[in-house]
Amino acid sequence: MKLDQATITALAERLENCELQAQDTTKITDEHPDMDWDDAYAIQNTIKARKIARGARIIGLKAGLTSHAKMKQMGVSTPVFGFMADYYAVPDGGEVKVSELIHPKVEPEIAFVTKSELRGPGCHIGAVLAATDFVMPGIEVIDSRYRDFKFDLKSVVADNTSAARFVVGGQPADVADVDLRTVGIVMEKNGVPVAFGAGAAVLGHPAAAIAMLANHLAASGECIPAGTLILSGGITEAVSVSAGDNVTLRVQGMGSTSLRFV
Ligand code: 0L1
Ligand code: MG
Repeated sequence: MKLDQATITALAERLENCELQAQDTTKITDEHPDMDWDDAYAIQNTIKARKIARGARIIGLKAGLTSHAKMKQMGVSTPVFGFMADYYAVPDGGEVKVSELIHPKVEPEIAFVTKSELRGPGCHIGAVLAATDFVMPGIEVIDSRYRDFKFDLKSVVADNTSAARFVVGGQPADVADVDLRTVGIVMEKNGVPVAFGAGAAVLGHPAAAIAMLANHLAASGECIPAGTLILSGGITEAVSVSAGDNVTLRVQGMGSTSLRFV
């Protein structure tokens, strides 16, 4: 690690305050160009600890930047991992207040819920499918705390991978009943299709993102517990939204889920 504990604590406070006050900031690597991956995840973990200390529950995990479309959109080449706090969850068909966010975008994703523990290293697609209770449509609302979404990967990891809100819903499916590589998705904004894709856009198979997450957690002795909700990453580029927009994600064989921006 390159940063001392006081700097990690101060950067976590700054980024979390930006999230809670819907204010943007410049990317933290501008001031700390030498920070490493351990520093970045330590800042993210400090943000998580601050939320837990205030009484929030951590209700899920996420993989981000798992599709070539997203990587190309953001000019990066590696997936990243983050967490979801309880207040990020929006009921199916529910409202997201844009006044609480900076510059929200939506991503169409496949959400997994596990029924048994997943532990790396060596976690693979087969282990993920065996440990999956069901999959369902999920829309992630991302909201980078960095001005104009200008960041690099370490800054993004520190900022909990831009996690802000999410909705899951539709018809949960057994992984035995769906080919997650060929499953088709359409995301609509105000009734107009704005993003199309298939599951294979996520690392060839969305379960690969979950395996990568398990292998990532293993490096710090952690695992994905049974009963964990995980967003596997945007299948397409993220789409900007503003107040008044209605967003619906339809996934082949899994129904739809939606939210409204007010
Ligand atoms: O979930 C994601 O793919 C977002 C990762 C962070 C990068 C961004 O803000 O677009
Ligand atoms: Mg995402």
